[in-house]
Amino acid sequence: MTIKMHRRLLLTGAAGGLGRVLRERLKANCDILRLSDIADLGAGEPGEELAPADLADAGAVDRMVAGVDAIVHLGAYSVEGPFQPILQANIIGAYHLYEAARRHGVKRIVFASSNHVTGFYRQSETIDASHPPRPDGLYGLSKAFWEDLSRFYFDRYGIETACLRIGSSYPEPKDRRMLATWLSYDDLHRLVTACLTTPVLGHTIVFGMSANPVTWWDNRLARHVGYQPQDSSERFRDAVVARTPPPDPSDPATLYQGGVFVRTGPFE
Ligand code: 15L
Repeated sequence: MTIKMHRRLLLTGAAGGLGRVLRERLKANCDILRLSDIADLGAGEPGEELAPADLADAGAVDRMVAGVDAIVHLGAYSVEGPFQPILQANIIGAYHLYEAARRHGVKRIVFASSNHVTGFYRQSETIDASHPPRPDGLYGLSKAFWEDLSRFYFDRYGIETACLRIGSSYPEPKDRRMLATWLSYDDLHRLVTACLTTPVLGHTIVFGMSANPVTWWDNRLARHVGYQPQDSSERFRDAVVARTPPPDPSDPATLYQGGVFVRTGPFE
């Protein structure tokens, strides 16, 4: 059962892969789900309102945020790529979002960070939220900036943020790496709901993973959130191993947690 805590909840990036997943599920968390994206959102359904916005446009972001109780922020350039679009959506866009939240008194944000903030740790290491960032590219770097930005807005203005370092959220793990990084859609919703409803969130970094038996991440510093994953990648293991080649130990993508992101680019 989902606890309906919010009158008006904003979901950004609502036209994207995970946005579409949460668009359906988050209606249970609020009276009105406000949806935003730069891409087409289709027609609004009952219980929804549409607020399209380019994150690089401060005025549009301000209008998108006005009047909401909390924000689930997925809107971003979401893979490794050239610097300019990452700068506009993920860095300038992050600043616009937090400034709008400050002006409009929004006190809680759940933000889709990424495992690529720490992608240059080795797959043989286990890390928790106290380990320093080791971004594996411009995308991971922009999410690390975002995590710092949100910490500043918590320390200075008391805006609580959960930074979800999402692993790989798909219907099922696509490769051997994702046996460690997989986050089911239902667990994604459980995680977002826990972050929206926990009485005291503060500024928290949570690794977004299901209860996978092999993992590189330890969520002990986020226990107060109360996230309890109920799915596991294990039931996919045999099929994934059967259809994918054995790992090549000389490939950086099999050495480091970030996988292929560690050898993507440069773009100039
Ligand atoms: C991410 O941050 C990406 O948005 C997603 O497309 C996946 O590639 C995921 O990380 C991953 O690491 O599997």
